[in-house]
Amino acid sequence: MDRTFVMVKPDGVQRGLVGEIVSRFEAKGLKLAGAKLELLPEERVVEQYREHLQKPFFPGLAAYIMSGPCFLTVWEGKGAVAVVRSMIGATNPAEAAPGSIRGDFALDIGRNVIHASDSPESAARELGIHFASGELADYSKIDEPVLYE
Ligand code: IDP
Ligand code: MG
Repeated sequence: MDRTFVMVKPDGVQRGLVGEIVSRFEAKGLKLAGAKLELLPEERVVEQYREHLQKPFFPGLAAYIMSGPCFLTVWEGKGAVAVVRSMIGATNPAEAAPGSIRGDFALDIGRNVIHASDSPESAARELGIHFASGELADYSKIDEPVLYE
């Protein structure tokens, strides 16, 4: 099964959106494989966003991500990476479709509530930055026989 890394950013945690966001992924049928609330150290923020290091918004992005605890999760399921990307919506919440998380809960590109890996390669990389293998749970869920063909 595919795995993806999803993080509720500090604005989402502060606004009490963790439960709503987790509920959406659970209702979709994805399986929670790991979760923790954590204030990220700078090294992991730099690793996470290394493709954006030279961008003008990077210092503001890093300060935002370290402004409070993030809720880090790992979700498993068929096509999980692409499914979750479509559920979070476009990077700029003003352009994110209604019904998506950013479309429903955010207004500003600099405060867009949630991160999710954009490819299976990024998912593997980001998982490795934030979770030790012992922090991920490998288990069967009772709805699997009715969720999948
Ligand atoms: P993504 O989160 O949808 O994958 P990326 O382009 O990878 O979007 O950007 C990573 C994060 O950097 C965004 O989610 C957002 O928090 C921040 N970001 C991207 N572009 C801007 C910008 O123009 N201004 C402020 N923050 C930005
Ligand atoms: Mg990205």
